[in-house]
Amino acid sequence: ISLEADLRKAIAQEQFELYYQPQIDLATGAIAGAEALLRWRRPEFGLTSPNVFIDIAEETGLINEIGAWVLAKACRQAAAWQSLGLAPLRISVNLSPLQFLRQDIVQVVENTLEETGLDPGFLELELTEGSLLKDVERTRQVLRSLKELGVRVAIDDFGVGFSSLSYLKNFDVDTLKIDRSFISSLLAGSRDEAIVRAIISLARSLELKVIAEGVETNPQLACLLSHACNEAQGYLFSRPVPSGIFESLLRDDPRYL
Ligand code: G
Ligand code: G
Ligand code: NA
Ligand code: MN
Repeated sequence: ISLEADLRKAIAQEQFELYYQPQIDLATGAIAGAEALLRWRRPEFGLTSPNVFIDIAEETGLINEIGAWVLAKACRQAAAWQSLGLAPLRISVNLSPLQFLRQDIVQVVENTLEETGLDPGFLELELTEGSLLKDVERTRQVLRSLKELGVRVAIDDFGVGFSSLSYLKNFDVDTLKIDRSFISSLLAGSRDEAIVRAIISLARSLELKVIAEGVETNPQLACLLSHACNEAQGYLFSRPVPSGIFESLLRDDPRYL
């Protein structure tokens, strides 16, 4: 179909871009990291979200090429910002299940770090349930190898999966990203507050970093602060922005609290 043909063209003609969304350290209010988010500047359609094309990219296997491009671009950007003397920043990259389950994923990550010169400790890979469900032994092995490289791993959309707690039992990860469905109606005294508090407490017990995603309002932020959530990300602080705008943000070094 034409979306597939257009996607192939997009790769050849480099129509992809990365936007960046800050992740805020709730102890200091400073920017601690950035999530790289893929965008497709599709001729005649304009800026297109991955929601529109990720499924097709997965089905056709094009996600491998696109994902490799995203990883390299994000690492190179983070290394470039560091060499400009801007505050060192963790860069988070979403990996699709297909990409994560490739035989050569560890090699791809290692090569990319080498080529881009990014210190592995500044790279965080975001995995969803689709990656973790498949083959527990294989996944444990890949996570172990990534840890040996010094790369960080986050579980994205935490809490909405079918076996969220068993991921924590089986897999040694660094970060939990609380799914934004728990944040959107987060208010003191709500059921969501009880759940979010429990996730934060669980993360603390396991010595994991916890990031709340989709934070849009000050009451949500206040609630997260009251439970000592480590970091937050969402429209309240900034939408995902192009690299140039993100760079100005880094130069300004704002305090969001
Ligand atoms: O940025 P936005 O809300 O439009 O992203 C929509 C979805 O696409 C989210 O689920 C996000 O995780 C996913 N996504 C964004 N960038 C990437 C990427 O580089 N690779 C993969 N596999 N998914 C991405
Ligand atoms: O699946 P993942 O968690 O990677 O999805 C990230 C997506 O969430 C991005 O596409 C980003 O545009 C979107 N996003 C980021 N902040 C907010 C927010 O505050 N509210 C909503 N509704 N979406 C957000
Ligand atoms: Na993500
Ligand atoms: Mn998410």
